[in-house]
Amino acid sequence: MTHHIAVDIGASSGRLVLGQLVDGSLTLAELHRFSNAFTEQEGSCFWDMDYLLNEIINGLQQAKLRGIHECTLGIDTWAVDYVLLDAEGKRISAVYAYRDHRTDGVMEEVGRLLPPEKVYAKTGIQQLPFNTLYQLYAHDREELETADQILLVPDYLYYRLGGRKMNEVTNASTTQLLNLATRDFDPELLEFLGLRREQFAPLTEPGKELGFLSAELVERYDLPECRLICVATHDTASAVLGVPAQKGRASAYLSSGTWSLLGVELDHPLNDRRAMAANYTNEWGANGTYRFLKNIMGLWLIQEMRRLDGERFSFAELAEQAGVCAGFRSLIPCNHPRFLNPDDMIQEIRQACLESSQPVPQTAGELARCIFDSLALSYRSYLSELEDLIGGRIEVLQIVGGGANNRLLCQLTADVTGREVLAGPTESTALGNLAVQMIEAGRMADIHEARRIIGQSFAIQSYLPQPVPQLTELLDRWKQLHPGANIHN
Ligand code: LFR
Repeated sequence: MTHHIAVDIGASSGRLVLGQLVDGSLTLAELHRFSNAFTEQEGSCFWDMDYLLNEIINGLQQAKLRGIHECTLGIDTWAVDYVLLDAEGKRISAVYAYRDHRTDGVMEEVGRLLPPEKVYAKTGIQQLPFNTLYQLYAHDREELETADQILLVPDYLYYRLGGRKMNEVTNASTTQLLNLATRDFDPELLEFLGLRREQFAPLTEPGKELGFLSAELVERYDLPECRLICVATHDTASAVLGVPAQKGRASAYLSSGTWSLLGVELDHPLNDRRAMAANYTNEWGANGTYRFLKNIMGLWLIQEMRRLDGERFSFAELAEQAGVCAGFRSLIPCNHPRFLNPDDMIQEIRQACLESSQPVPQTAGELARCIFDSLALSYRSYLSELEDLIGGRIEVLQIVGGGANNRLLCQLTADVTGREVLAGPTESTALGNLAVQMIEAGRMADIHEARRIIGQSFAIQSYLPQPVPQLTELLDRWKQLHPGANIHN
């Protein structure tokens, strides 16, 4: 089999990407792209699983039309969200989106019953209000008790395509229910939620074959024969696998999409008191690694701003307009929970500027500039924190994901952090997904080779830091805005 297809679905869009390795060089071809968003029904936020499945099938039909008769297939999506199944394997409730407001205040409530220090010592996972632990705590008791299986979103998509029921580890770790020492679901945390271990499936590592796309689907929709391969199903885990190799220079990654995930890959968890105080996470990676990182609000801010602005401008146009606006005029504490899912992002940004006596951004360009400036400053402060925690200087910041295309944000990030930014590839998530499939198929030796090939196959843009006037004053302003009130604590 020479064809490998990555299904990569994020909170705002999904795609099926064909990867080919020709003469040691990796190329990508997009087979299908579709939009994604959670929908609101009676005040709750849900994902539409049938729509996503349908789009995967549409993409596979495109593959067949291009003459692909056989392939391997891997799926990654965002993390933490779950699907409850009955004994027949049918969904027993709609699938909540993690920004749903039912978890407001739940993390604090659970914290009073279950000491956060204990949970962090066990799991090493950062406190985020939407961790599956808190979502399950807020879920209807009866539904939870009757659930035969709890799968995360990509696990469920594999299952519906014909794969075995499993809980893939890189994603399962984001539930905040896995124990670092035993490397399984933690009995005490399950008991706290009133759950049984059997309600989860066997933990499965990336690289395992899960069976074939069901013959029924192949026939009904005229699809290629697909061998289903378990990849790193958490999109961030795949994105980190897809970060090109860096030789000799200490680097951190910034996976820049709906979220900005800033961190380093470690071969051991770092879940001491300091890491807990800074609320860094230790999500499990492929090959026994850990993603030691922090969630930063990311491009969600601009996605929402653009949506509410009636999609008058493309992302590229917004960046262009932001580029000609005065810099660092208005800053927002972008990781404050108020920006997680406000009723109106534009109003929320303006209100935050008003409250802190800064000029209120009026135009789309001014709003975008305020977002990019704030994100760049956020990257700077978390990068310094990261250096303190790991005890070493980071020389290079590797930006992957869609945000690597944003030249203004990349340059601002280089300027404000004072580090070289290496931007690209934008499709690192699909690449990480494909790398696992290609390694499984014996076409690449291991992840080191995969990262070397990725580095050689895609153009990487370097941004060197330019001096920022009055940077010290700017950082002071930023600190005053950020009195510790963010989504992490
Ligand atoms: C990025 C991401 C983050 C996770 C958030 C919610 O797409 O997967 O890693 O914290 O979405 O699932």
